[in-house]
Amino acid sequence: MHQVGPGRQAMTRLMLGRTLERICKAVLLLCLIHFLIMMILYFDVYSQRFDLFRRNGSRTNTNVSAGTAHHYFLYNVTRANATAACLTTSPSPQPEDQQTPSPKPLPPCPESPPGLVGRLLIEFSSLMTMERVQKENPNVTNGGRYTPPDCRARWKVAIIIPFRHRENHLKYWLHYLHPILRRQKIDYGLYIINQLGEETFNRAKLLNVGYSEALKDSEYDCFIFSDVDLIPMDDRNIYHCYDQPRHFAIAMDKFGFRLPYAGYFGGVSGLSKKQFLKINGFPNEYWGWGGEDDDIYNRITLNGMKVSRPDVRIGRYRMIKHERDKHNEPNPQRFNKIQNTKNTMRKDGISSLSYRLVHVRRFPLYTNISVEIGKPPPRPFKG
Ligand code: UD2
Ligand code: MN
Repeated sequence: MHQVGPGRQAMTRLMLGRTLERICKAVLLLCLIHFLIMMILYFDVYSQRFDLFRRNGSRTNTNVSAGTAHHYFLYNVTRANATAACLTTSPSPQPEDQQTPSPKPLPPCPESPPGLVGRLLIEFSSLMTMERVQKENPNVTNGGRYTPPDCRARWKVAIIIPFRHRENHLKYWLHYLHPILRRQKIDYGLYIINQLGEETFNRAKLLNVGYSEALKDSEYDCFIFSDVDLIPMDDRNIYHCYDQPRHFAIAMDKFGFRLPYAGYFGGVSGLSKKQFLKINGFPNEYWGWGGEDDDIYNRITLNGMKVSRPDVRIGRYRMIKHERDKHNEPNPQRFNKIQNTKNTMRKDGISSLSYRLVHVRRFPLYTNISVEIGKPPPRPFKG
C-alpha cells in the first residue's frame, strides 16, 4: 500500500467536478431540446384536433339536414323551428341560397326531399312575435315567396289562407310552415285573403279571391287552401298538387286524429289549376260557418274525380284552440245547399266571382290581399 499526496487529491476532485458539470450541462441541453420537440409536437396535434372538431361539427349539421335527427325533433319543444335554425345555420344549405345562378339547368326536386325530418312537435304556448318569425326565415323573399335554390320544383304553388282578425294564429302558422315548406322544396307564394268589414264571413269566396289574385302575380299551377289555425305535425305531408284533388288535413287533434266522415274535405286541401277549373272553383254563396267544404267535395266527385289523401300517420294536424268567431255563426242553409251542388256548381263558382279589391300589401313573409266581398242576400220572407 502507498499514500496519495493532498495536491493530487485536490486535482482529482477538480477534474471530477468539471466532468460532472459537463454532464449536467449536457443533460440540461437535452432537456431543453426535448421540451422544444414536445412543444412543437403538442401544437401540431392540437391544431389537428381542432380541425377535426370543426369537421365533425359540420358533419353533424349535415346529418340533421339529411333527416337523420328524428329524435332531436320529437323531443325538443321548440324544434320545428330549431329545424329551421339548424338548417339555416348549417354550412351546407345556407351557401346554396346565395349561390350565383349556375349555367347548368337545375335538376328536378326529389320526390321525397332529403332534408325532411318526419314527425314534429307542435305547441302553441311559447310567445310568438312577427320579429322573431322574420328572423327565422331570412330566405323567404318579400310577399312570402320562396324558390328552392338547388332544384327545379314540379309545381308552382300559391298557398291561400282565408282570414279575418286572426293575427295571433297567423304568427304560429308562419313560424311553423315556412321552414317546413322550405324543407319540402316547394316553390311557393303565400296569400292571406283578408275579409274587410264585419259582415258574415265567407271562407270559400275568399278562397276563390285568393285563386284569382295569386294568378295576377305569377303563373301558379297549384293552389293550396289552408285554415290559418292548422299546423301539420309531419313534414312528409308535402304541400304540392297531386293527380287528384288532395285533402291534407285528414287526422286532426280536434277529431281524435281520425277523419270525421268519409266525405270530409275541410281544413287544408290542394287542387291543381286544371282540377280547380274543372269544378268551377268553390261556391261563393256559403255565408257563415260550415257546408262549403262539403260542397267542394261534392263538386270533385260530381266531376268524376276522387280525393287523394296521405297516409293517416302522416296527415296529422294540430289546430290552435279557439272560440267560434263573431259573424261566422253556423249557416242554417248549409244542409239544404249541399244537397244541391249538382244544380248550383255551374252557375256559382270562379266563373261568377265578383268582389272589390281594396289593397294588396307585401310583407316579408306573406302578401296581404284585403277585399270587400259583399254580404249574404236577404233571407226569403216567410209569411
Ligand atoms: C272547420 C274546418 C274549416 C271549414 C270550417 C267551416 C277544420 C279544422 N276546419 O273549421 O276548413 O270547413 O269548419 O266553415 O275542421 N276565419 C278567420 N276569421 C274568422 C272566421 C274564420 O280568419 O272570423 C278563417 C280562418 O282561417 C279559420 C277558417 O276561416 O281557420 C275556418 O274557420 P274556423 O276556424 O272558425 O272554423 P273551424 O275550426 O270549425
Ligand atoms: Mn279552426
